[in-house]
Amino acid sequence: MQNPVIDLRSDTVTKPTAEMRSAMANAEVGDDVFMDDPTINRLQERAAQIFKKEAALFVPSGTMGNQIAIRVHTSPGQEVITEGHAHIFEFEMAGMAAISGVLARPIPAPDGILDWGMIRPAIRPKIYYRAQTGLITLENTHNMAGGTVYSKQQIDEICFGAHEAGLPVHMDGARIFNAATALNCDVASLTATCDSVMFCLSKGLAAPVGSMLAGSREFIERARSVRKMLGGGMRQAGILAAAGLIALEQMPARLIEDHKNARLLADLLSEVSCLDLEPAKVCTNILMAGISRTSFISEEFAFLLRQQGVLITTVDPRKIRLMTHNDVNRNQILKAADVIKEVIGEGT
Ligand code: TLP
Repeated sequence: MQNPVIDLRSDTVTKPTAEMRSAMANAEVGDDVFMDDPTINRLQERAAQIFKKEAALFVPSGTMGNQIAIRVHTSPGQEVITEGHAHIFEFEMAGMAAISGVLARPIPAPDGILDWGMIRPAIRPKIYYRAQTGLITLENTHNMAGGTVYSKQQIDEICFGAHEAGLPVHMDGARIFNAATALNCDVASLTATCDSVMFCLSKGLAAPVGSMLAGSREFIERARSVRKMLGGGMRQAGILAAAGLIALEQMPARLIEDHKNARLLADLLSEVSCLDLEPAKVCTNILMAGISRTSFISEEFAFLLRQQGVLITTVDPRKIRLMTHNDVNRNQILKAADVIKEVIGEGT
């Protein structure tokens, strides 16, 4: 029997496809700390090729990938510029302080999208008694802003300014393939001017585990040491990389379906008069809705939906997040919209 639950909490909940499971069962493996795992080596080469960077590294999670990048790019006592609701700032356990000894310099931006005009004044002057800015991080798509997208032009402008100021730029591209899909461009050109990119295999691309870091050969060599320091040196992890290769080669092409489903859900929910959401802003697979004009707080709303078999995430007491992915189809989206309307009391 099919699982009746419609899980819109995150694209992280996607399960590996049948093809991934079979590739995992048959993966050629070796000890990756000795750099001997042929499947991991292949995944890293393919990621570097696809992103047109010199090298890439398989890491256990997106969080570890971001934190490794911060550690490699910065020195203790420096500041890292992030957007005010960036994952790196809000959801990584103050990792940059604990692991790299650096301070976040969050800058709130409309729709999560920074521009050079916002970043430039936040760069510390080069005076010996001021903390120095060490890194700029961008997030594409921006999760907490509802999957908003930086264009290539916006990224290039920031990277150009940063490089002029002698600063590297790290891209938290957990969902960079969603961004490229929305822009109808390739990930390599979108991230060409970034010094490092992290992207996740385990979100919309549906691999069970794993993310990648890509950058210069020197950056990746240093990243490999930091990964080991953090306990992320894995052994016969080719089993995971086998699924990752399928995620990388085959899954980006279907992300458009998730985007269509998210927009469909947004259109259907925009019929609910007391929900606050803007369908036109839903351009990838993330949908944020304000519920302050309903009689619920988010936790209570999520609980009632769960009882009807629809799972969502709460962002704050008045905001919820719904995400589409490979394991929810159009019919389930139609059903989820009906359930939400019914729970709000505006259903048919
Ligand atoms: N995002 C998760 C939660 O942690 C919020 C989700 O459900 O969306 N960067 C971005 C932009 C992310 O959204 C996430 C995970 C990460 C990094 C971290 O990836 P993992 O979960 O692999 O450590």
